[in-house]
Amino acid sequence: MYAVRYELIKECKQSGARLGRLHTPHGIIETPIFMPVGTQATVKSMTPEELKEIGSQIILSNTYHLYMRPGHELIKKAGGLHEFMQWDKPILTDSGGFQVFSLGPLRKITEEGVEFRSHLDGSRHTITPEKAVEIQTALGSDIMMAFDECAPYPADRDYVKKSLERTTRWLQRCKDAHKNTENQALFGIVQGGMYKDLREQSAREITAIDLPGYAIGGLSVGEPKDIMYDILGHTVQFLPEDKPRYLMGVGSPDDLLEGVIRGVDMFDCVLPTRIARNGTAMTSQGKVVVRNATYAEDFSPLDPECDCYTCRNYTKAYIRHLIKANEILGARLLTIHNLRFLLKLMENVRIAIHEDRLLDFKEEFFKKYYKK
Ligand code: PRF
Ligand code: ZN
Repeated sequence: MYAVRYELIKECKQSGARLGRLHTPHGIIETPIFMPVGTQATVKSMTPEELKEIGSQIILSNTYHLYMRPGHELIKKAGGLHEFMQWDKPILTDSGGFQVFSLGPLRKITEEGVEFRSHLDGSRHTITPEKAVEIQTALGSDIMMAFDECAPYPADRDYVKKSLERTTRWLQRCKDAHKNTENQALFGIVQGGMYKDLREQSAREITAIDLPGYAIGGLSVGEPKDIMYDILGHTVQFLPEDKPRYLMGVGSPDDLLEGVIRGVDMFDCVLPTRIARNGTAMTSQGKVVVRNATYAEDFSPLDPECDCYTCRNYTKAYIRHLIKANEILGARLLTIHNLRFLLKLMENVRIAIHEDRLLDFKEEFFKKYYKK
């Protein structure tokens, strides 16, 4: 009856991390998984073939951006987002809430929804829970996200409580508006800021609404890492074991490992693709700012342990030259590498869970990543 079904394969005896499979209308995803971000119906600079070659199983796209341009009606006419962008594997779409909130003074939140002005032409729009479902239905994503409010950090308790309670009401409205349940799954989003009791309240309210998956929102919004891990660990215990858990907007190597150890199955983040474009590589030996003069005559690959197209063929010196000369190939080569690095990290995480040694894996990984 659900479009998406989670299958828990095993839990790591050493860490408690989960190994699973997510069955979707466009194929099966091995979890834990990192999802590359394709905000505007493209993972910047990457073709679908290249995404597959590095092992991407699912990508994320954004309701807000596609609604503004080219419009969900146009994408529907094209046959849906999969057909439009020629990606035949699973797609998850974020609801637009988070993106609209980051417009700052251009928006106003009411019980009905969020009124805002377009970042493109200043035109006025409103996204409501019903509208977010309508847009995501037209896009045809395998997983659509509920329309939520991500409270800023810091925010006072009263505000966070009101906001999470509104997020619960918005989730019920999303569920009532969502009709295409055979082909598209709706995930609820837990909020509650950095207040443990409010996280519990939100998790209980959100999971009382029966859905095929749940996300943890409102983290990685500027709070210190120890607070994020503490709130995350506290929140996960209130989520059902038989449904996937998605930690939204999180994707540095340490956050992925700490998240998986706390029982998270899905992640997304613009970090690998964004830093790639400004000349930084994530490698097994830590971050490499290939832009730096240190690499001017370094004729070795970005990461000696990486199997990606970039590392098999090009040197740091060449990539540095491309980035400095503002050549688009530089951004492309670094994007391929950074995404492969995180996808490979998650492959290794899944193997380590299978072998009940994820804590050992984490220790070895960080020994190299933070050496010096
Ligand atoms: N809600 C939604 N999308 C998000 C977030 C959220 O809280 C975050 C927070 N890290 C990233 N993306 N809908
Ligand atoms: Zn590489």
